[in-house]
Amino acid sequence: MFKISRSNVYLTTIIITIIIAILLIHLFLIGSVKASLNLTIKTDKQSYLGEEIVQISGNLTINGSPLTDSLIAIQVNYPSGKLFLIRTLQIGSGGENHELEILEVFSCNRYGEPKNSFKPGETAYLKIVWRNNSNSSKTFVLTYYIQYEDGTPMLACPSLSGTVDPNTTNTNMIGVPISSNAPEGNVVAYINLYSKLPETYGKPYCPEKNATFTISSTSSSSTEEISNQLQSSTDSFTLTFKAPRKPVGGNYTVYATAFYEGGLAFATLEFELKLLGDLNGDNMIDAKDIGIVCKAYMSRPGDSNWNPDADFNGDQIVDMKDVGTVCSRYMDP
Ligand SMILES: [Ca+2]
Ligand SMILES: [Ca+2]
Repeated sequence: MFKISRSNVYLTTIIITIIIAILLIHLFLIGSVKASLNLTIKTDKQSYLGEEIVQISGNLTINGSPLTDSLIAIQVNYPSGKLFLIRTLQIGSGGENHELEILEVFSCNRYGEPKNSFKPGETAYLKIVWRNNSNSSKTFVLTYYIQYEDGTPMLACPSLSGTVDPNTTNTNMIGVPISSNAPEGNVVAYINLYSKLPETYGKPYCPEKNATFTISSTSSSSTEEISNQLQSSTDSFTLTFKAPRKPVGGNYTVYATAFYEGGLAFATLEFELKLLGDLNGDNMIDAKDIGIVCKAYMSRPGDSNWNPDADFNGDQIVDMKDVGTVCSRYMDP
């Protein structure tokens, strides 16, 4: 008859403990593999002047392989932390079964009737029809971002946030103030839904939708299709926009998020926009800046009054051309 000895029990306990430990390590490893969603972003330059094209590009991988079907939220903040730009980029079809979805967006008057031309100083309205497709309530933030047809950001705003009931279709009208000195032309309004803003690790719910309208002091409108300035291939994405002619100078922060099968990836970086001609860094071009150029007038490298920042065209001399650069921007409203 087989007798279980004390030492056998001891051995069995050790073996079982080792097996459980191996299983736990294995589960832990599977868990980490699942979570290895990696999002990288970069800009093509660290610093840009007004009217330069800013390019933000990146890629999204899972376990080192490119994700071919996904959404990436890109938020850019002013140096002050205020929202400057917000878009959702799409790789492939952007995935399926979106919990929240934007069904329709169009520009309209305050009564919700379609309208596609607005005068500077007026308020344009956007009518947005969207849906919670899921069986549970969801927190959301609805954002708009308006861009001029040359690619320059006009206005961005997290216009609406809260919790939305399950399986409901919602219609909202949001007012977009158009400043009285807004340049005339076509603009595109990009509408997006996130769980929270990307800066607080919010995820994009669905592909973005856009509406085009015209800013014109006459009542004419010409809403041609504007190129999207968004590119994505199967393994990378690129977002470009044009720095404003006279940007708010300083460091802008980019926040990017992507969500895939329960995992959230986050990336952030900074780039600088410089106001050409602003030598004392007060975000204005005025007599003080002209004074700084004049102090360095006719200086070359090595001279006691040499100021490389005042040599805007980089020809190693501060002369009338550099004075002209500041003066032309001083006059320009
Ligand atoms: Ca200045
Ligand atoms: Ca010069």
